[in-house]
Amino acid sequence: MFVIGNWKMNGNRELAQALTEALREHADELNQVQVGVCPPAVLLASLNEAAAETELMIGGQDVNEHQSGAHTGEHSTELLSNFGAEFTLIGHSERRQFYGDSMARVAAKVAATLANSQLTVVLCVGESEAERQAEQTFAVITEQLETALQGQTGDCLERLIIAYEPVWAIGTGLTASPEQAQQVHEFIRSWLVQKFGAEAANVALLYGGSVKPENAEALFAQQDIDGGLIGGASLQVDAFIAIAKAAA
Ligand code: G2H
Repeated sequence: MFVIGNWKMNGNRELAQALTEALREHADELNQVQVGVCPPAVLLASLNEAAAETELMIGGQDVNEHQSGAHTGEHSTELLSNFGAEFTLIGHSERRQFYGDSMARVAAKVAATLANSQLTVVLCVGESEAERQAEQTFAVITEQLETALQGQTGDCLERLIIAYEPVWAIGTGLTASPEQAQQVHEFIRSWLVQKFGAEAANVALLYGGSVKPENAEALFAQQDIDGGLIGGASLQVDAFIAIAKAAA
């Protein structure tokens, strides 16, 4: 099971220290869980340093599709790797909605990350409230997966994680019910198997969207939910540790 925190544009060096101290303290209870955190890029080095002697995996929140050059404000796969990242989110709905990450751009980022680095891709997909109400959930997820993974072969599977994050459940306090989440996860797993073959059944599928200590256990108990991507609750050390324990 994976529990990955997405600090978004929050956090600081003190949070990096507090979290890593708590991870050392609870290491024995969390040895079955792969815990990761995506801090803002400027905190990657601090978190990497604080994470010494822990199993914490560090990731980027986004990555640029170019390897280097005149791209002010952006970060390449090499920069992320250089500061200790082992994975990166790609296609988070906030990037898609507010920062111009079209389906084509998400696909370019996925392709560049898989081709030019050793980073694992955590590809985020999810439908909006209007799309769910229009019963377009599966069509939207299919289009997002198809576009983002266009041209990929089974070689990508070892470095691929999918995060299902229904946009209507992100930061809203609304969570998909365990059954609603399971239904989409099952759909994603069978889509992957159909595209890449039986081996794709092992790709980890994370749920994200207002995961909290109170709902984590029921979500993680679902057959096709292999962990969570945690936003707001990852900023409180106790809550994040409680969610990680729910995955143990
Ligand atoms: C979804 C999630 C983490 P939150 O964006 O990526 O955030 O848990 O705050 O809904």
